[in-house]
Amino acid sequence: MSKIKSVKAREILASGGAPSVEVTVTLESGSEGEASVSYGASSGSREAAVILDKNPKRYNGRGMMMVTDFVNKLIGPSMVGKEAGEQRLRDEEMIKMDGTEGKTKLGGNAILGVSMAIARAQAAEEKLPLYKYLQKCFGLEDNTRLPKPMIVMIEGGKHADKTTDLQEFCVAAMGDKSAAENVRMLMEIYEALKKILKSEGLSTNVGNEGAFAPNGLTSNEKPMEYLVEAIRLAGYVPGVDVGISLDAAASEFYDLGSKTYDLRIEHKKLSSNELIEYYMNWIEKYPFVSWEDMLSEFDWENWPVLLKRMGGRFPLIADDLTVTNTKIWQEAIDKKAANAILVKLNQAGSVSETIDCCLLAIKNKMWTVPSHRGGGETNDTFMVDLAVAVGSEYIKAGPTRGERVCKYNRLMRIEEGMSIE
Ligand code: 2PG
Ligand code: MG
Repeated sequence: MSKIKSVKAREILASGGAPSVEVTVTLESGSEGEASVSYGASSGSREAAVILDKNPKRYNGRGMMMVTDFVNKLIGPSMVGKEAGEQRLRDEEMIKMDGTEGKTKLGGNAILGVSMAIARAQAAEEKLPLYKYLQKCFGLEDNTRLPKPMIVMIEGGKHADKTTDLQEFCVAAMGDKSAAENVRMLMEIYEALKKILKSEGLSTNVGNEGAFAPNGLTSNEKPMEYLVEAIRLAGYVPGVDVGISLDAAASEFYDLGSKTYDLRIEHKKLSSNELIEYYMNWIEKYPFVSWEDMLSEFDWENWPVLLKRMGGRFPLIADDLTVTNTKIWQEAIDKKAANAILVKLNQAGSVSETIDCCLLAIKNKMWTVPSHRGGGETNDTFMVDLAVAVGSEYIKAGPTRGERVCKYNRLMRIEEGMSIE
């Protein structure tokens, strides 16, 4: 056991070119842990708060000096002298110190940064890889099954300009290849997709998450045709080696007033039932692995309708709907609104709360899919260790740019470590 000696936060840059928070925790023994916090572009309304300075003179209001001050002057000093190995207690203390439901006083970005850095410091103290430490700390089963990659290949919605209405078209590895083989296979598909898009005269510029963001598409279905073609062109079998995962991020094209979904590129405004039927036209045509946020987080009553229509063919993942919040996730399970959950540490705002959400999924034998963020991602790879620790089915991240590929590199390093041990 070792006590916390110091907690230091600073502003760093996240992938969108605006700041985020990085925290370093040093223990009395000299062990150290560092962590940085990501945030979303198409965030759910009930996520833990990301507190910004709102000072227009710095980073157009997107500075995080206020939050780093909270860590350096309030949270940090209250942690000093306490055991880093008592993760739950430390998280509970910070949650209590904030005292609000959505961490609106101190910020999820402050609390999570400290929470993750404490976990890393203790893992270093115990000379354990982070995933092993998390398993030990939270009494998780020691499994050797690694999560498979789900890689965003084409992105639209809020993550790119003038592209598809749906936010993400991903390829997801299937079967039981190694992590390194899965990564190679999906990246070969990315290259094949590039060739296909080019031959169609479409741009291969990338969006927020490093996936292609072709302009000028007039159908939300077209990307799926390209993906199937790319899987084949790369020499793999759709539905056997690789499947397709969608994240519609439908809250972004839902109009609360008229209760309709605006498919801008197709000039269609659809009711919830019409949108469900629109999706159902795709279900037999493409080798789906999962669907995510196909309906808005403000359209709860129709999630069970969709899940029922899907007939258990593959999971329906909740993201904006459940925002890595155990209470809301329980509600979604009870209402049969979704049967898998996307997991984002910063939606929850602490390590313990994120793990609790995963535990609930495990209890219900449902998938967890830890994910990167579209707005401001950092080079932190905590989500990968989390995925390994809880035995997630997939991890979701973009295919290019350092803050995305570091997730897959971490996964491959973990795999290498496992084979050595
Ligand atoms: C999502 C994520 C990540 P954002 O919706 O799943 O791809 O996007 O971080 O912008 O919410
Ligand atoms: Mg999502």
